[in-house]
Amino acid sequence: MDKLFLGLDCSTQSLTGIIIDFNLNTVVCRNSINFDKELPHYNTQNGVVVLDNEKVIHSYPLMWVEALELLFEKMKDSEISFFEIKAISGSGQQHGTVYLNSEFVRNIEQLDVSKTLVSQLKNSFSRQTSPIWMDSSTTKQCDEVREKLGGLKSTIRLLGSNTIERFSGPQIRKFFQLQPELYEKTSIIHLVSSFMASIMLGKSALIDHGDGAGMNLMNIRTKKWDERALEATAPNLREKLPPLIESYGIIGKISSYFVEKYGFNPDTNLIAWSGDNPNSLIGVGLIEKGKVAISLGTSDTYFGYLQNLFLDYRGEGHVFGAPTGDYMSLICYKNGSLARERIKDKFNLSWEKFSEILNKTPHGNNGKLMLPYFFPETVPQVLEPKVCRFGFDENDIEGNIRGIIEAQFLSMRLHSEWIGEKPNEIYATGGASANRDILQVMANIFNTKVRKFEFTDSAALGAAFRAAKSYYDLINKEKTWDEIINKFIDFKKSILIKPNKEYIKLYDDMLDLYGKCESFILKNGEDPEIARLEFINKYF
Ligand code: ADP
Ligand code: XUL
Repeated sequence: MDKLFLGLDCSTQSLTGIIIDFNLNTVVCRNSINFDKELPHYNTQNGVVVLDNEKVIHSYPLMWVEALELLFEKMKDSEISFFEIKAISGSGQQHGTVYLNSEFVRNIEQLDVSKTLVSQLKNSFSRQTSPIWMDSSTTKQCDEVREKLGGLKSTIRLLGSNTIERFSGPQIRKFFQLQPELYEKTSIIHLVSSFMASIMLGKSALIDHGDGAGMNLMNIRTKKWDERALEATAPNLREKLPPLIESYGIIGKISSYFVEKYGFNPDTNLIAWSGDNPNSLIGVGLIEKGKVAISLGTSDTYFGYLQNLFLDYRGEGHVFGAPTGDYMSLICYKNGSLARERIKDKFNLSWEKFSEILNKTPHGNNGKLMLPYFFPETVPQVLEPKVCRFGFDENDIEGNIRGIIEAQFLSMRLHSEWIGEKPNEIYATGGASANRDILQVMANIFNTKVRKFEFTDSAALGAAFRAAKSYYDLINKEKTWDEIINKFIDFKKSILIKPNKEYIKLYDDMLDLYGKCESFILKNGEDPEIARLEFINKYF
């Protein structure tokens, strides 16, 4: 009894559910719905749709709802009884915004079990699609809001991040500017996380401090909506935003729809949902300084726990609320898995073949370097996609494969320097962390051990941990984060990938060279060709 907790993760490409068991100390049920494959009628590619032009990237909130129904249909066939689940929390891809009309709350309050969720919710939207984190079309709005807030430094001081394409506030401003009458008709604006939480709750849910911080609307110190940012973004915005809550806050009991339809216990508690990165922070067990995680999902992210607020005044890094109530630091690359896939697909390879070629190409790639901006990038900021190759061309298979992987981790090492501390261990998670050969390059470039745990669904797992923590606190059987994490994250079952000391100097030099290539292309820096030839002479 008191032992089952459900974590859900509505990510870019899929919706995943996992149930953890506190007696067995393990995951007892896992299921996932891949949007492209299992809901093909939405016609998404990698979970998204490109509208107007390649900078405008949206998804369908109704697709996420349909995925939820499909997921529960699948999960209820397992041997686990939903009735035993004590608490549920969730995770959503960060920054995406969902625009709801006045019907929404009435609809979720009065759900009829004889009908599907989709049929009952389809008239709830004032905008059928949701701009998501991959959208890069809000530069004008970012500039306007930043200026109104007094420029880069004061914006970062206030919000924990620069105003940035990806973030919610600029998306909202763009909607208000382009479709003011639809903005007017919008009663509530949710994040992906709080939208999905609302469906399960049967009323409009609150936004947590983890995901709220990724909106360019929350004051990072007071953790309240910031009046100046609201005003700079769009009129009457405060009325349209749900209130904020601590990530561990209980938001209510599960809606009767899920009780009647799937057999959940009416007493099941719902804990605030959060963003996928804050959930992953807990899902890989990061509750102290010294270690960082790298998630290789659709986006690649580099993140760590922060006990105190620490800001990146250059504007590339972000600070979000952590599930513990403290903070986390994060940098995010838009060119993550989909950029790797571009190379894999260009040469028609499987991941196994990709790895084979990666391994037989020398460390340092014979001095070939790539700047891998297949899509607009935020770190560093590159609004127009461009892939720059130094010393090779797009048809060089070895050069491209090692080129992209080395570029991604060199860039991460370079741009995470603001966090100050060199990590003594990196926890790897996300879809591409299944690839040991990619993780070996990561270990070598950072000259740091990389650990991969048994469960790679760290966002869903983190959500389940958060559900458990808040539930046990509620019933006065408090458990520390350590107790929870140690039950499920088994170091004995993890894989430790050690850096190869032979390449320390090579990658230190290559980092320097990569920085030169980057500033040559982006900041009119010196031509790196002489430095590149010196690098080749030294190592090949
Ligand atoms: P998200 O949570 O953002 O929806 P995931 O964390 O599930 O995404 O990661 C999905 C990505 O994982 C895919 O786009 C795919 O490129 C990548 N991936 C899966 N398996 C491998 C592998 N063996 N090697 C490299 N990348 C992989
Ligand atoms: C983080 C970010 C992405 C999304 C999707 O800032 O934009 O990592 O959360 O995973």
